[in-house]
Amino acid sequence: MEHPIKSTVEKVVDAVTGGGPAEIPGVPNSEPPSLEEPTEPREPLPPKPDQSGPDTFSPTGQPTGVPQDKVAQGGAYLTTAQGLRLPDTDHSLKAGPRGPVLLQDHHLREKVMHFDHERIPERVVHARGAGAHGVFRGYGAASNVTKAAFLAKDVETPVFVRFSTVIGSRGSADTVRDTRGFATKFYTSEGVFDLVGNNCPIFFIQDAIKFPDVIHAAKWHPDREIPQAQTAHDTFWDFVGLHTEGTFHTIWNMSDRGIPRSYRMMEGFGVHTFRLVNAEGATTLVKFHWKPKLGVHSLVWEEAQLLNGVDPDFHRRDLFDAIESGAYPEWELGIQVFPDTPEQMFEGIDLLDSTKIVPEELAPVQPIGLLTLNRNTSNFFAETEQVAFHVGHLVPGIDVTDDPLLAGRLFSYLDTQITRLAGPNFPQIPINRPHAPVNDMLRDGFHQTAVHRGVAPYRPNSLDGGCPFTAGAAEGGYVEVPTQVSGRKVREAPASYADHFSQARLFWLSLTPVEREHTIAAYTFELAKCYEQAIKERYLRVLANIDPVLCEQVAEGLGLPAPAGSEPLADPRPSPALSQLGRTWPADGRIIGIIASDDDTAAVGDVRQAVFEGGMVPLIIAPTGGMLGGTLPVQRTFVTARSVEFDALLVASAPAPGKDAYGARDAKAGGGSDAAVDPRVLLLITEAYRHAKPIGGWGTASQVFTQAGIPTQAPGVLLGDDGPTVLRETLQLLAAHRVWDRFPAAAALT
Ligand code: HDE
Repeated sequence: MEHPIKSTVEKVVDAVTGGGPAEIPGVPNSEPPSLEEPTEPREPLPPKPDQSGPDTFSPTGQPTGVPQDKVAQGGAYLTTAQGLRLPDTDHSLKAGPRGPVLLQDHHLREKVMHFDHERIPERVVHARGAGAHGVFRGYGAASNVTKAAFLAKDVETPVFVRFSTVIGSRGSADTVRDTRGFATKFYTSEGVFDLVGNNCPIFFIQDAIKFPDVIHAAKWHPDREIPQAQTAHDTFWDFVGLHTEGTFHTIWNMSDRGIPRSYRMMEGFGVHTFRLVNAEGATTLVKFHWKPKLGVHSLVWEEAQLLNGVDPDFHRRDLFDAIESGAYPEWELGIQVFPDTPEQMFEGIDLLDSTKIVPEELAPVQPIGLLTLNRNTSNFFAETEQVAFHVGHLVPGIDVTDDPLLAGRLFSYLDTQITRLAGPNFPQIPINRPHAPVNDMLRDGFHQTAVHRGVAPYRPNSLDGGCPFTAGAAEGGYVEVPTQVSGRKVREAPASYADHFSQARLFWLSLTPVEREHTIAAYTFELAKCYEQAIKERYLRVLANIDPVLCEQVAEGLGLPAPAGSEPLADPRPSPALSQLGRTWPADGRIIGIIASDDDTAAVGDVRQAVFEGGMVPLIIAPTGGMLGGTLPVQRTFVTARSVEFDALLVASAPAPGKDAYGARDAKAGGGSDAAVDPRVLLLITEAYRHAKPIGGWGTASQVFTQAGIPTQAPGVLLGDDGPTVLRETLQLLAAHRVWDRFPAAAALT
């Protein structure tokens, strides 16, 4: 399939000349506000062009035909929830100006009552997330293995996707080290299909009965509810050191995969093996994969840590801004295909064990469709918070397997909504409504919004003319695959589930040296944050069963001896597909910071426009806010800018220290500087250099590098005669995401 995103460098090459006026994403509403409070009554503002609510379907899946903006609030005047117009919402009804307040104030009571109940329980896991609408187009490539209508060639299906972290609370920071959720709701013509996956192909546990254990261990300590949103504490390492089936998932999270640069740059995985059924009834086992068009990229750990404070919404903002600026994120859906044999094994790998992958080199991922996220939410609560996914939301052609982890999920996802969304009618919430006609016999309950007709919500009946009728496979009915089931009733796992280390080792061996460095550093960081020595020592024994070098390096950082492994080391063939490095990708939606002052306006204007044309976001960083040279809006000042926000930094000229460049006003300036360059700019450049980002400049920029102590010959330091040339070279480097040469690995790892 041809890549739909034109190469960024190509776009920039012919950009400097043209293009309309571009906007920095993030504008709060569809019209700029007036300075004075508006007083002329008018209808609510229309949504911004990038935003939309859920499609307008009835609770029973019928298209209502009502335009989306007409289902939001309407009318120019403030009303009660009953539509009664109100003259005042600033003062309670009182007996005289000094009170007391009267109990008959129905407006006060309604307003405060509703406010008191605005929050709902957050998700017990995956509480922190961000969502977007989009479309999925089937390639038809899966039609030989599944009859699912939405996978047929050129069928377009609306989707809603929610990305999330697992451990943290709803208000926690985005860039913590954690697994990310990647849940997709397909509103297909045959009913809703949910693919509730993660950005990780394996899971911590093999059996759902261990889910409360692993989550209790990973979340905060129950006595003082710390730490928030991270595994760098005793209870987590206590559990994974004793329950070693999570070894592969743990090393995955300790690698750079645990700190994605963006939701747009993550793979997604269905994790479990699913069973597909084609039109002839033949079955195939598959694993689902999402492959991002932008490649898989990560933060470096220090960046992630700084971001948690500087911009805790970094991933949310990145997703919304990219969609708003038209850099629509895309993923190909792919499947690994395995024969449906009675053993459900492939090349010796147990397909029902969700702690194992099948390396892509053994079973290539075959693309079967394209997902494009192209619309932002218009109300976070109504859409992202209330969306309810369920692995049991299936369509004909897709069935489940006997993976014991999946079985527990099939129970859990319905059950949890009863508490979270307060009752059994959550499928009727607008974001959850199917786009296929619903004719169930489920009635009443809290928050029933469908107005059902008829007198016979039971079967068989004759009073409602026999309706609803059951549908066989020929009428699109969902018929479970009649698989053979037999066995003794036991609480046991198959023998193959006892292998906890071979694939963790496979992963380790598949990483490049710099990726191994980061993995060692992450283990060392997390274990060093544990209090108990026994927990550290116990986990070193696990590491020894993955790889002796890994174990030694972490042990050294912890100041402990490296133990020997307790099991013979496996000798797996590495899977290069597991590494994130070694290719190039489009740089769409990346953030380019441009450090400038008034004198640079003309050159900066050209570069800024070229960055826009390349599908990226240019942020001008200047000594103070306002308009650079009276024409270019300044988005960041030396006070507000921090390097972690940018993928690359360009310097138009060396800025002299600003008037506010002293510690009492801005601690980043330290004790001030006698140097010719503002110390905050030196900090920006030093950090970006340290994080292996492309940095470049023209004009007097070389002074900045020299004063920051950065060798101008170092890899990824680009000095040129003019902005467009430097920008072109910067983008070439960004195609590999980072200047990896700045991260040489230790000899032991090369
Ligand atoms: Fe989940 N999981 N999970 N999970 N999970 C939930 O459902 C659960 C598992 C995943 O954006 C909950 O609606 C059990 C694997 C995602 O709304 C809950 C087990 C995978 C999301 C639940 C698992 C996932 C959830 C919490 C062990 C990857 C967020 C709120 C058997 C394949 C979906 C909710 C969203 C959410 C239970 C294991 C992914 C409690 C019992 C494996 C992406 O039902």
